[in-house]
Amino acid sequence: MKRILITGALGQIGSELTLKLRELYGADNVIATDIKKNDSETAFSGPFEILDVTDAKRMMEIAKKYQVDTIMHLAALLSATAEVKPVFAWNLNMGGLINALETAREVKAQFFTPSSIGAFGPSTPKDHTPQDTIMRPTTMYGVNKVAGELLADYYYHKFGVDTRGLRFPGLISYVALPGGGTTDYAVEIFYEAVKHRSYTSYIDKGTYMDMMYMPDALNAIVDLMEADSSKLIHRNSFNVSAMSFDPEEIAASIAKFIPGFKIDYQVDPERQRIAESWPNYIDSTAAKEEWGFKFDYDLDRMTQDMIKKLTEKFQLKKPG
Ligand code: AKB
Repeated sequence: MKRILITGALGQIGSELTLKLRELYGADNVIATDIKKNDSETAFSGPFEILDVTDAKRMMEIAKKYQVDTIMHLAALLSATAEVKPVFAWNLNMGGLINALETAREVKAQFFTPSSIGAFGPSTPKDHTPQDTIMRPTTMYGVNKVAGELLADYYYHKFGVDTRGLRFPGLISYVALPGGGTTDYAVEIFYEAVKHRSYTSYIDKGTYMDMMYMPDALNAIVDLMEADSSKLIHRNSFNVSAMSFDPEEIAASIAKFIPGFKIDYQVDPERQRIAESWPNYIDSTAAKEEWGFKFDYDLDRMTQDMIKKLTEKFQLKKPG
């Protein structure tokens, strides 16, 4: 990775990944793109171009203009929004992906795109979900992720594009908010905890999903992309998870640092249905064995850091 093009750079992952890659590879070597510009550090700390990922011609022009050797394709609609607009989701998620893969093929770039625990479905084994298993998702997002994994593998086998991917769990961060996901409750809960010491969850107690703190997710992307290609048996995509909890467990962890924190429930049937169709916890053994996946944050360590960072961000009084 020497010159990297990122799509969806102002989204939840992109906002932080762009900054990390600029630190590692030099600000001028990381070209951030998104459909709109905002006033964030990500948009102004290095090259930025407006790009709608369904515009194949413009994507190719930008890749050639900056002579990129790596494409990180992040632009996508998440699970809950994709259920509201399924045709739009198909066009954006699959149209954007094939454009990005074609661009990588033409300019001979290495390629990364995230998959998700959403690629699994109700017939997938729920516990210790294996790397290679039944994948019959019942959401448009999941259908896009499975098709995307297969398409990225196809570009590797057919055209020799060095495609790699991760099946991300819910990602938790204090920098940019996620939008339209099913796991978003696990981010919102921290914002409400520091501001109001209570949270009404749209996901029911007893519903377990995999999660990961953003610093671990960013390290995983860099480690996978830097991994020796000859060691990779899998490519698209690797199971990766750092923890699994239900709303009661994350609330209990928050209450250790914000005494008196309370959770109650107003379950959203649609996002609950999606959550119940996903695994309880996935097995990351293949990622550990093939490229050394590791993580630093468990639930309590993440909770402590999230509360500290959000308290600073909103200039609130320290809890306790
Ligand atoms: C979502 O909830 O849609 C995402 C994901 C797990 O892919 N956070």
